Amino acid sequence: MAVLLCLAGSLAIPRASHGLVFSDETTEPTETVPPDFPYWEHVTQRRYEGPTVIYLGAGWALTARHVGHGEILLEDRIIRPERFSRHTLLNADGKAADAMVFELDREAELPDLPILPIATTPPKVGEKVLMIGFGRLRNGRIDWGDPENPRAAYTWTDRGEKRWGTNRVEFNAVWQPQDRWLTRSIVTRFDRTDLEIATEHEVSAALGDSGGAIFAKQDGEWRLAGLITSISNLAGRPSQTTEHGDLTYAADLSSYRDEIVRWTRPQCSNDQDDDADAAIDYPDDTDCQSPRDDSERPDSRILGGGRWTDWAMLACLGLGVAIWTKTRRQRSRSTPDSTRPSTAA
Ligand SMILES: [Ca+2]
Ligand SMILES: [Ca+2]
Ligand SMILES: [Ca+2]
Repeated sequence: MAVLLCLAGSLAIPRASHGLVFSDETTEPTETVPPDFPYWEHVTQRRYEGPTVIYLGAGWALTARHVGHGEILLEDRIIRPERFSRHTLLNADGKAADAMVFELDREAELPDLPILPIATTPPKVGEKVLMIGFGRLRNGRIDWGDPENPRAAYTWTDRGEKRWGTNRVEFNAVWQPQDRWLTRSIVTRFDRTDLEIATEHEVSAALGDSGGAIFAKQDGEWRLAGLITSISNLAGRPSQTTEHGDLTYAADLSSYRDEIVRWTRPQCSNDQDDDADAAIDYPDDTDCQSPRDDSERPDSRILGGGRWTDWAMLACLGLGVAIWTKTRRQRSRSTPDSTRPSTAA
C-alpha cells in the first residue's frame, strides 16, 4: 500500500501520509544547503506549513495533484496563484497523473530565480539522487508486530522542516496508481546504513514531502527529475512511521516534461523554433535576451521595451487612420461638386 504525503488541509482525511526521515544523526547532512547546488530556493511550500511546492521559474509552480494549487511562499513572501491558470499533468492516454502546474499571480513581484532544467530521461537504476522536502522528521523509535520478534520503526515529529537527503533509484519505470491518478514514477528505497547500497544521507519521504523534489546530476548539470508523491506503508504498522525498506514514489518528470514545457515555458526556453529562423531558444536564437524572454523575434527594446510587433501594429493603425481621414475629406469635397449644376464649377 502506498500513502500520499500530504494532509491536504485536514487531519480528518484518513489517507494523509508523511518529511525526510534519516536513520540516525550520523547520516544527517551538516550543511543546510547541498554543496554546489544552485536550486535550493526553488523548493518551497504552500502557505500555512503546507506540503512542498517547486518553483519552476518564469512564474510557474509544480506540485502533486493531491496537494493542489494555492498560496505559496517565495523568499518569505506570500504569492497567490493566478486564477484559472492550472493544469493537471496527463499521461499519453489522457489519464491524469498526480502532478500539476499552476501559474503565480502575474502582478506579484517574483524572485529572480532561473528556470529549472528538467530531466529528459529518468535517472538510471542505481543512480544517486538528491531529495528535498518540507516533511516531518525522525522523532523516536517504536517496536511493533510480534512482541516475541518485534520490528522497529521510526515515529515522526509533529511539524515538518525543509531538509535534503540522498538515495539511489531502485526502479525508474513504475506505474503508480493512487486514488484517481496514475503516475509514471521513479522509486527509491530507505536502506539500512550498514548496507553498501545505502547512500551517505539515506532518506525516506514523510508527511509534507508531497510535491518535494528529486534532482539528478546528468551531463554535469543538476536537473529536476522527480516530484515526490507517496510512500509505501506495511499493513498493520502504526500510522505515521517509517521503517527500513520503505519505498518513496516520485513522478518521473522526464515523462511529463513536454507538457510542463508547453504550459510553463516562455518562447526562449520551450524547445521550439517559434519564429522559424532555424534557431531554438536562448542562447542559440540570438533574438532571445534571456531564457525568460517570451519572444524569439527581434524586439525593439530601444524604443522602450515593447515588442516590434506591437509597434508595427500601432504604425499600421496610424497609417490606416490617416488614409481613411484623407479619403473622407476628398469625398466630402468631391461628392457635392459632382451633383451640382455645371455652372457651379
Ligand atoms: Ca536506497
Ligand atoms: Ca523557443
Ligand atoms: Ca527561432
